[in-house]
Amino acid sequence: MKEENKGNYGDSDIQVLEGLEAVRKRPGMYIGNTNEAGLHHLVWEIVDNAVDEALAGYCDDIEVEIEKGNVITVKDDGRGMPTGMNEKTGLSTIETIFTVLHAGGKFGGGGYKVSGGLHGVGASVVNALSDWLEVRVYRDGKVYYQRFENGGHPVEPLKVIDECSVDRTGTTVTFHADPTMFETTVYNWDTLYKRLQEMAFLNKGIRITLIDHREDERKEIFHYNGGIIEYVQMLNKHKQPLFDDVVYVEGREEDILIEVAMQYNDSYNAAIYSFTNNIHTTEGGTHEDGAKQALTRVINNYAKQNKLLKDNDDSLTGEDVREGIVMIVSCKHPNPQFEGQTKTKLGNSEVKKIASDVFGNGLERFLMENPDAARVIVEKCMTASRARLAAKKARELTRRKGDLDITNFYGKLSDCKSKDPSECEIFLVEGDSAGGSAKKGRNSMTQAILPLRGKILNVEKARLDRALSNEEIRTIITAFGTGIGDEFDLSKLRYNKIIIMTDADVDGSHIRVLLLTLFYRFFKPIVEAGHVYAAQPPLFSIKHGKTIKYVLTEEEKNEYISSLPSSTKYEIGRMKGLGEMNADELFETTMDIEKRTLRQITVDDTIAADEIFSTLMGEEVEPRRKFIEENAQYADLDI
Ligand code: 1YM
Repeated sequence: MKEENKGNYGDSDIQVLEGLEAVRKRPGMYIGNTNEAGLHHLVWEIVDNAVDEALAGYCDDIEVEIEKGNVITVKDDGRGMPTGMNEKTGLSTIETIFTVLHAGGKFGGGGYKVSGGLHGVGASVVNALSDWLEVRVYRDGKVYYQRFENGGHPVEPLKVIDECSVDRTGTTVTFHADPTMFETTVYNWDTLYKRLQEMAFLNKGIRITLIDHREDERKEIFHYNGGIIEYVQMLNKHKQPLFDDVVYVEGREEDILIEVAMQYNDSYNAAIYSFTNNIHTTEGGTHEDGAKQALTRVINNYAKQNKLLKDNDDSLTGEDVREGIVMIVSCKHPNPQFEGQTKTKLGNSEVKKIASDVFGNGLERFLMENPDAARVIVEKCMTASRARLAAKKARELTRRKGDLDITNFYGKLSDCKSKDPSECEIFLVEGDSAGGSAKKGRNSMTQAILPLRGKILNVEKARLDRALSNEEIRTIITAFGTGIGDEFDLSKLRYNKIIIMTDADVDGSHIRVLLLTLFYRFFKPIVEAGHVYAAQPPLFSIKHGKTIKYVLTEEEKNEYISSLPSSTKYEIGRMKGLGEMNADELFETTMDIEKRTLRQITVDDTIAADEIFSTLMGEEVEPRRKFIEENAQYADLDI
């Protein structure tokens, strides 16, 4: 898509800089927010430009480096940004790209911008929010260079600083996020890892390298010639696939590209992830709907034609055919319309039929050509269908037995006094001892405490009927108030925030993973609507004078200490586990609305949790041993 020229920017620098000033005044409008997520957005914007160059067919190598001091460098081996002048702005094209809002994609020709985060605003926004940025372009045997400072002000015009071989082409952008614009300027390895790996899966053949030079050198190369086929294989790595091949279908209609990869495993859950122009559409949309519709239609037709399903049997439902499925749906669209609460739902109505036709035809062919796999799939779906009916009966029985065991329930939950869900929060606390302190320390008006004693059932390998027989799970369901399964109703949620409070050790992360898996499997809309959080008990306290500062990571500790005047005497304390803190300490460090840090759990976290969970709870012993060994030394697993 070529953006329309909204251009009312003239050729004066002043007007140009006014554009960037607008970004600095309301950064949220351009990058969502100014917390850690917003910070990482800067990287995505620059990487997106490099990925676009790769999708246009000119680049196959992208490198992202985190330098000491949290400086980011992104390199590609594409054509290099155009180095000529731009008529409209009277500036070089490069300076225009970095100083004029919405300039990306307006110059040069051909192809539409496929990547681009939700905001798709590009390099100028990154420049506006950086205290310095440098661009180097290798093109026509020359190295072009320009530096900007203090939110996008060019130090001098674009100039040639060196020569290079004519074969060497590409663009390198280096920047440092402006600390006055962000709550934090510390990048998170796992966040970069997850997103860059996802980008590499979604764009087969592109090689993306991530390097961290900050403390321990770390390097990871993401390069998947199989694209989303390899994504499905990774998601199934610790599971038992029902057949070896991954079903893969690709098709293009009216400039809209649809790719689907899928495989079944022996679990009971559906893992369906959809993307449009490399953006994770967590709320789904027409591409996902079309693919799901085709799945149900084609499997039912196949089962009936091959007499696996008799004429008087009920049809298999969508839920039946999705049990145990792992599926990636990727759509590349020249003009996507994003809808929904978080603008992550694809709305274009024409896509549904295209996705349904493309995937339906491909799946039909696969089933015909692979009768053994086809039989295994249909049998799995029929078992799911029988189990669905059994679960329905079990649920009816539970309900009749009385509202999920009310007497026992009130012994456990210390509810808050307020009945207004918008101000209420519930802490799910690991262990009785921390639970006791939390009860004493809390603000009883708005904060409810539910201590978790027993282990949460591993719902990975349990259907709804078995999950409902687990004491802890029933207590959680009753507390939330939403019901479950067919009766689930988000509007009945009794708390605006559900906060998981566990220790920052392997046990704690294990419980956190179990809870996340439970929520993801049975309360997905609660996660999608952003109600789930992880409390972040601090790791260190830094005491100087009468001030105590609590921080979450080693990095933050070092940053804080270096921000103190060098004459200041300070004392560093390592924080104890939740259970050893007294009520006041626990409240002050972890629960107090004014002082605490919460981490919102997103659906992406649950994808990661799913994998970690399979590693921890799956049948293979070796990866579990390795995981615990590797992570026992880290205080926080950060899932
Ligand atoms: C590290 C970030 O931005 N690479 C990059 C950007 C561009 C091009 C090549 C490019 C595009 C085109 C023609 C075209 C951009 N060009 C523009 C604009 N890497 C990174 N590599 N020639 C080169 O789209 O026709 C914006 S981005 F506007 F000049 F075309």
